[in-house]
Amino acid sequence: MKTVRNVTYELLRRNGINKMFGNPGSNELPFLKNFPKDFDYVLALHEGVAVGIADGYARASGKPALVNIHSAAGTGNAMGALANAWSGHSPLIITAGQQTRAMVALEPLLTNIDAATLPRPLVKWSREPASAQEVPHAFSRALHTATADAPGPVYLSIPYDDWDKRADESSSSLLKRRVSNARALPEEALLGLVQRLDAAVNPVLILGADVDAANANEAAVELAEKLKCPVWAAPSSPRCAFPTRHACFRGMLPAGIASLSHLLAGHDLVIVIGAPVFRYHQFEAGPFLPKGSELILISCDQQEAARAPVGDAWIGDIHPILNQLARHVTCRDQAMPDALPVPAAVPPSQPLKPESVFDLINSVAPPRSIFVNESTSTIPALWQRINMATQGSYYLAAAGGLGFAMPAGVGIQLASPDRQVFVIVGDGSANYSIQALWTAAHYAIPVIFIVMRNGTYGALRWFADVLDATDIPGLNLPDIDFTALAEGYGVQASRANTPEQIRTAISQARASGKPALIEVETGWTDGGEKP
Ligand code: TZD
Ligand code: CA
Repeated sequence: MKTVRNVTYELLRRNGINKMFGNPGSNELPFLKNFPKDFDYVLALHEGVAVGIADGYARASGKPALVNIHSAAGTGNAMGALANAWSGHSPLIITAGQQTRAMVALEPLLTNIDAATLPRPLVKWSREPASAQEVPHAFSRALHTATADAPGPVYLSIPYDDWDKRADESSSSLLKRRVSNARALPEEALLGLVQRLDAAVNPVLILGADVDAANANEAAVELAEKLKCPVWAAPSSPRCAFPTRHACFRGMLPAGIASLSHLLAGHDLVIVIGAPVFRYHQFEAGPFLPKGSELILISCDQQEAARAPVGDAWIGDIHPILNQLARHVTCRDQAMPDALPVPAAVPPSQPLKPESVFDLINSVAPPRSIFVNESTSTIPALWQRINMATQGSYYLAAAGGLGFAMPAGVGIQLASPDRQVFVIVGDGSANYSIQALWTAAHYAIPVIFIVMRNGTYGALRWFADVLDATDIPGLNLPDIDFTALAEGYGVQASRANTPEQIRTAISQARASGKPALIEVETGWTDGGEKP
C-alpha cells in the first residue's frame, strides 16, 4: 500500500528536495518516522533558526527548501525569520504538525488553532488539507506555488494521523508534473523598451536582489557596458547583483525618498531591475524621482510592480529579459564612466575601526567568498571596502529583521561547499539566533562568524539622531562574551583585536575546516567615541 508519507517523500525527491531543516515535536514525529535514507535532516535548536538556515540554503542554491517546525508555538517562533524569507523571495515549504483529526476540535495540547491563518500575511499560500488524501496534492501545490515567480514561502499544517493513511491512486500523477516560469518580453514590448533605452540621454541602472537570484549578473554587466551608464544597488538591497569594483558601479542608493531622488538628478531614464521601487527605510519627504526623470521597472513580482508609486513596469523573468535588453540596445559610442576610487586604508587604531576590519577581511578572503551581513551600522562601509565580484557574494536580512545572518550563513555554506562564508554580525544582532552556532558545529559547516563588538545598538544611535530622539534608553549592550557562548555551542572561538590577530584567527579557522567565531572589539565608523 502506498501511504501518504511514501507519496509525499517521492514527490519531494522528484522535485530535487533531499534535505529537511527542522525542530521536531510530537505532532511532527509521524512525518519523520522511518526517515528516508536518501534525505538529510538538519536540526536547528529554535524554529526561527530552522527557517533562517533554510532561507539561506534556498537563496544560495536557487532551489526550494523544506522546513518542518512545531505546531503553533514553533510557527510563532519562526515569524521573524519568515518576514525575511517573504521579502527575500525565498521558496520555502514550511510544514508544521497538527494534532490528530480525531481530537483537534477539542483543542488538546499543541493544537494549531486556525493553522492556515497563523503565518499570513508572510506566506504566498497556506493550508491545512481537508483530508489525509489531500496531503500529496497540497505538497505538490505548495512546491509549485513557492517556486513560481515571485518565489516565496508557503505553509502546510498536517494532522499527524494523516501520514500512515492510504494515498489516493490518482496522486501518482502529481509526481510527473513540472511548472515553469517562462516570460520573456514579447517582440513588440521588447522593441518599445529598447527604443526608450536607446532614446535616453543619460540613463541609470538600479539593480536589486532578484537579478542576483536569477543569476543574471553577467547580463546586467553587458547591458551597463553597452549603455555606458552608472549602476547602483537598490536601497536596502539584500543581495549584490553587480561587481562592486566595476567602472560603472556607484554603490548602494540611500533608503530615504528625498536623498535617493536627489542622487538620481540629471538622469532622464531610471531603469530598475529586480527590486521594489523602492525599499525605503527612514522617512524623508520629497519627490520619488527628480524632475524630468522617467522610470521603468522590470520585475518578477507582480505585487512589487503594482505597488510602485511611479513609472511603468514589465512583469517577467529577469534573466531572459536582461539578456534580451543586453542583446538589443545600441552600444553607445562614448567612454565608460570612471571607476570609483578604492577607499584609502584607515590607520589601525585601538579599538579597530570597522573600516580596518573590512579591509583586513577583504585582503584575506579567498576569491568567491560570500559575505552575510548583519552589522547594521556599517553597511555602507562594507559595500565600499569588500570587493564583491561574483554572483551570490552578499546576503542581508531582506525585511530588516535581525537574527538572519547567523542561521542564513549556515544554510548558505551548506549550499555552497566550495566557497567560504563569512558572517559579519554586530554584538546586538548576534543574540537573536545564536543557536545557529550549534548547527554549524554539529554538522561541521565551516562558516567564519565575525562578531563586531562595539558595545551598542549602533544603528539605533544613528536613527535616534535622524529622528531627533534624545535620551533613548536601552541602546547600550552589557558586555557579552561571545567566545564563551560559541564554545558552549561547540564552536572554536577567539578574540582578535589587532590586524595580525585577525589575520591569524581567519587563517586558523580556514585551516581547521570547522566553523569558528572571532570576536573583534570595534569603534565607531565616524571616528566618534564609544559610549
Ligand atoms: N529586532 C529585530 C528582530 N529586528 C530589528 N531590526 C530590530 C530589533 C531593531 N534594530 C535594528 O533595526 S538595528 C539594531 C536593532 C536592535 C541594532 C543592531 O545592533 P548591532 O549592530 O550591534 O547588531 P550595530 O553595527 O552596532 O548597529
Ligand atoms: Ca553593535
